[in-house]
Amino acid sequence: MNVTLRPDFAHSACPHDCPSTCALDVELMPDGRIGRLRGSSDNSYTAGVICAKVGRYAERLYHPERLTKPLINVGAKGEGRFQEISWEEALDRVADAFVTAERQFGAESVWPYKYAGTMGLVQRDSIERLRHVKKYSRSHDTICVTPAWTGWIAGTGRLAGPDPREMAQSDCIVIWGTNAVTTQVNVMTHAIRARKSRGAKIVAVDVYETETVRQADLGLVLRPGSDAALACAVMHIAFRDGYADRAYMAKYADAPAELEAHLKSRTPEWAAAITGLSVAEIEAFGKLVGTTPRTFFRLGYGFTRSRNGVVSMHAAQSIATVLGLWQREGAGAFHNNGAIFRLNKTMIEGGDVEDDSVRHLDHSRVGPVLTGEADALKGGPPVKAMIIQNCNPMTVTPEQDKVRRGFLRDDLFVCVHEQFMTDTAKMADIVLPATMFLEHDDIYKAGGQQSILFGPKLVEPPEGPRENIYVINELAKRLGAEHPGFAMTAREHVDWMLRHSGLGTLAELEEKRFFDMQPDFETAHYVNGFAYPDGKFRFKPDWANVKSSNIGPMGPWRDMPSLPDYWPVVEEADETHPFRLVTAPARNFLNTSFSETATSSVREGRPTLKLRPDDAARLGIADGDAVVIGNHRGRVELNAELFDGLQAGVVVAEGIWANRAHRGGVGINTLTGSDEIAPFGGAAFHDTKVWLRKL
Ligand SMILES: Nc1nc2c(c(=O)[nH]1)N[C@H]1C(S)=C(S)[C@@H](COP(=O)(O)OP(=O)(O)OC[C@H]3O[C@@H](n4cnc5c(=O)[nH]c(N)nc54)[C@H](O)[C@@H]3O)O[C@H]1N2
Ligand SMILES: Nc1nc2c(c(=O)[nH]1)N[C@H]1C(S)=C(S)[C@@H](COP(=O)(O)OP(=O)(O)OC[C@H]3O[C@@H](n4cnc5c(=O)[nH]c(N)nc54)[C@H](O)[C@@H]3O)O[C@H]1N2
Ligand code: SF4
Ligand SMILES: [Mo]
Repeated sequence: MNVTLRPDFAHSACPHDCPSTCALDVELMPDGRIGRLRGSSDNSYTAGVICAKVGRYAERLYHPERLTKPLINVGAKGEGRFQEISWEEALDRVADAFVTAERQFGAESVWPYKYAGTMGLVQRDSIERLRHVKKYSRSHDTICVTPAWTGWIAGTGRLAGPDPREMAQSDCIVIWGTNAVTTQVNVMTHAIRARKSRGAKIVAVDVYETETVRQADLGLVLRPGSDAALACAVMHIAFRDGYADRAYMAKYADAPAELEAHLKSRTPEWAAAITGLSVAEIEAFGKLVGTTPRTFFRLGYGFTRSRNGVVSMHAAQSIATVLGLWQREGAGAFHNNGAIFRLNKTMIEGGDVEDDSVRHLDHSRVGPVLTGEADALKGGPPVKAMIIQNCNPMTVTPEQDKVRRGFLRDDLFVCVHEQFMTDTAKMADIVLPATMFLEHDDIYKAGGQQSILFGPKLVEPPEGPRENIYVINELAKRLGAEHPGFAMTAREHVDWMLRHSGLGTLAELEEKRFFDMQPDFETAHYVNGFAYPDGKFRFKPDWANVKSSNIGPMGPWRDMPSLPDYWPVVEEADETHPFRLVTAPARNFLNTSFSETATSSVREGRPTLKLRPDDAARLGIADGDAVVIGNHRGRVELNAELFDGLQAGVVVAEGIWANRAHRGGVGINTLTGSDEIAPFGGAAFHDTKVWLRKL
């Protein structure tokens, strides 16, 4: 008789920075290794589907280039010459550097820096506990969500909306400013269900013909940063043609009459000139959403990464209020569910000891901070020591020339806790190897859906890598930092958080695998009013006081339009910079994660620049040619890819490649600006003017 050893299955959650936060089934092989990862079918949002790059996670987990030893830099800064040292010695050295910086320049000269390499709340946010207990510089984390969330909360007052699974009950799904096929594949699952079962129409609004646009029934490819003009024209059509729900607005909105008067001049012709769309396209879109009561706007992040992005988000969301869509199942607008979870993170983050007098440094402005620009330092001391977890700022942050010069400073001590030798790790004085999600315990809360999920430790890490909370708790010991959270394991933190959030215990979560936190229909659809004291949606937000930030307004916020409007503050093309550059995500990478795995990088090929054949012909550029793009911030080399699905004068570079992947060794964010998006900051990654020529 043949005995075949069959794999076992265990459950987890995807830790990556993606709105889908998939529930995972992990194949455990008889030899103790993992096999394929699959989407769980018992989580009704994941619905059995995950992206391909996470499906092949074994490749990342067992990667031969994974960091497994603590390292000390023995060469010049950034030279990449490292030697192995013990964990004890590495941690002692980090603690020494922090103590020295604090003694000479004060606690604010230490800047712990993190983002969302893992979205696990314990492993991602324990660094906050160390920060707050030690009164190190605080971080204003603007790199990703700030403009989108601000624009959303401006209207509704709350970061939540209809159940995203209701897309399957819609007759028209508008996927706006997100390349869902690439960045959050589960949106497509539910949209396509609606198409199959109800004949729903799918609309996609983007600045180039993405795979999502190709799969849509109506694809609107507009000029970068022009979305608010499209939104205003759609609302103009709604008022003009009788689609506007005046009774709904009378009850649920702050200034419908003012909005109507203001939109009189925001005609399809006006919007066509700004967006580059035809009047016919705008009219067709306005009619489709105006005559389809179950229209669901699924609003993404991409269209908010422009200097006017907050205004664009608010304008697009306002359409749902003008049409009264919120009242119906399968209709309304959705961006993110952040407000529904109510998790008490005090123990993880040390929120009880956070000191409001400590300065905030802007995460996106790491370049100006490290090069010592006085306004970026908020009048405080220079940054002299950093620990970086879950983030790769040497590639992902804007204005890279400054970022590079900053990290090259000999008087700056940097410890990077990483899984791979990233561009940032290469700049470190000390590199510490980190575990991956299947090797440690953590809890995950979704953004684009409604679950809280547990991801247990399923396999042993190789000898060497340790989890983030280990590093934080060990540093706390050496630094004399006291807080009960430093004596707790990841599992104890999860249990404490659930109990203190009124959500049960870790044992209950483990047994159920995830909690479905979806509020009831009335709450989710704002039937009892929007989250302002008067219950009304704001067409006229008080921009300086939107409840999305605990930091005062910045950037050109005083000039923000009071009603939805096109706000012309984007980095317009000009005679010397005739092109507008968009730096969109790559399907097989997740920011820079997965750029280290061969299957992902081979699928992506090399850094390319999509441009129109007519633009290319004018510059004598053929498909595949080496090209250089640049502006006052620097220059970057890529290869041309002739592509029709763009407006004239727009170019797209997909993916944040490692710097070395570019000829010349500098990456795409050399060209993006680190000036703040009004009113609360953020990086305008898709809003850059460039010149372009053949190399
Ligand atoms: N495969 C993959 N998945 C990812 C990521 C990744 O890098 N790769 N990143 C993850 C992260 S951190 C996040 S925050 C999410 C973000 O996911 P999304 O919400 O999808 O946001 P973006 O990735 O910024 O951009 C999405 C789309 O916006 C388009 N866009 C750019 N400017 C404009 C504009 O002015 N108007 C309109 N209408 N569209 C515009 C871009 O062309 C792009 O196709 O995705 C996550 N998922
Ligand atoms: N040009 C351009 N730039 C962009 C964007 C864009 O659209 N265009 N998007 C921006 C956005 S939305 C975001 S969110 C940022 C994201 O930028 P980052 O947060 O820097 O994202 P990643 O590049 O994926 O880097 C995360 C790192 O964390 C590490 N990591 C993962 N898990 C763990 C762990 O458990 N412990 C430790 N210690 N490390 C871990 C990974 O190996 C990886 O190197 O990039 C931004 N930059
Ligand atoms: S779609 Fe997003 S959440 Fe789901 S497995 Fe892929 S990266 Fe993870
Ligand atoms: Mo992000």
